[in-house]
Amino acid sequence: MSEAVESVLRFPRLARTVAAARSFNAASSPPASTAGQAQFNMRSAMDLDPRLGKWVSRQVIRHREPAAWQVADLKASRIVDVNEVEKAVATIRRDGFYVFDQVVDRSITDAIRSFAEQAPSTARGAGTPPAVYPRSAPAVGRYDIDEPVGLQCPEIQEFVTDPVMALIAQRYLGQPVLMDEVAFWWTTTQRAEDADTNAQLFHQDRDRLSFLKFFIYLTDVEPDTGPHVYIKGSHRRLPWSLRGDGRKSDEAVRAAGLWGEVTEICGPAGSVMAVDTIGLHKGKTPTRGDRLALENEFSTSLFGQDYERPVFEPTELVRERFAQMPWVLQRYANAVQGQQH
Ligand SMILES: O=C(O)CCC(=O)C(=O)O
Repeated sequence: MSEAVESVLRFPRLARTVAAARSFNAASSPPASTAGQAQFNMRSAMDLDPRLGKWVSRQVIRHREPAAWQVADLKASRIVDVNEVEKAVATIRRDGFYVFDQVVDRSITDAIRSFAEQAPSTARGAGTPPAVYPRSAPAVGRYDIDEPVGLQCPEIQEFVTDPVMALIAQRYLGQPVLMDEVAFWWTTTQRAEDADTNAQLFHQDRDRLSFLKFFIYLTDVEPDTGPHVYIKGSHRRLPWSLRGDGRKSDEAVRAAGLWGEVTEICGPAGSVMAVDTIGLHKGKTPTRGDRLALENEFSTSLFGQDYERPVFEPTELVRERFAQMPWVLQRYANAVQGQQH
């Protein structure tokens, strides 16, 4: 199909996205999934402008019940300092990301890394069953640990249910949010040619309409050990040449005159960052050593990509947080309330 026809089609796709998201959110409880065509329409409509998903979300997602805004005890967070909330929100608005001043205590990062060293992980693109990450001799560039597996670690449960992150996402997006996704993965020096598969080429995340991610490094990250890379300001403005869905080469970013905005985020284990990944970002392929990262996402709706309701044994802390912010942690309702999956 010609580029001109594709461009015109984005408008009816936008209209269909508004209608589909409205009907998804009108349901008494979130539908189990979003039709594939509706997911495609949303991704395609997002070519129009990086701010489009947030606009659609504000038009169609209305939660009038105050309970949707409730967050658990903010002072109990060992991950994010509540005093950084305002600065974080202002900086994400301006740049698209914020690196927190507070670095998480080593006892927490050591526990999560030790867990990841013995947990089953999936070698991306290899087609092999999950197995313990072969840290001394990795075979592929990325090893993913599934959410239900990660949730066996109490410190991971603590990270992904953090109330200060929920508050920052609410303030930034201007709407109630729920925690909709967890990712946990090693990146290695191997198979740099799989950069596309391993999210190591610039791209936008378009899985939901309006969302914010939080990352924590569990290994020290330097320029050669795989920093997260973000194009400052690209959450708000993108030249037409970079607006299409899919991966973008460094050359395309240079040609668009944006290389000066490319920021590599380095930091010791325990560094936490909030990133609006509707902006262009990627992981840099490590050339020395590996990187372990954990990430969670807060979004205004489960409309979009398929989501999980993982089965796991919640800690006392997660049970308390669920009681205080059931809307934010609604994906964990079955696990906490002990219902059948
Ligand atoms: O590894 C990173 O820093 C980025 C990962 C990413 O963009 C993704 O998984 O979509």
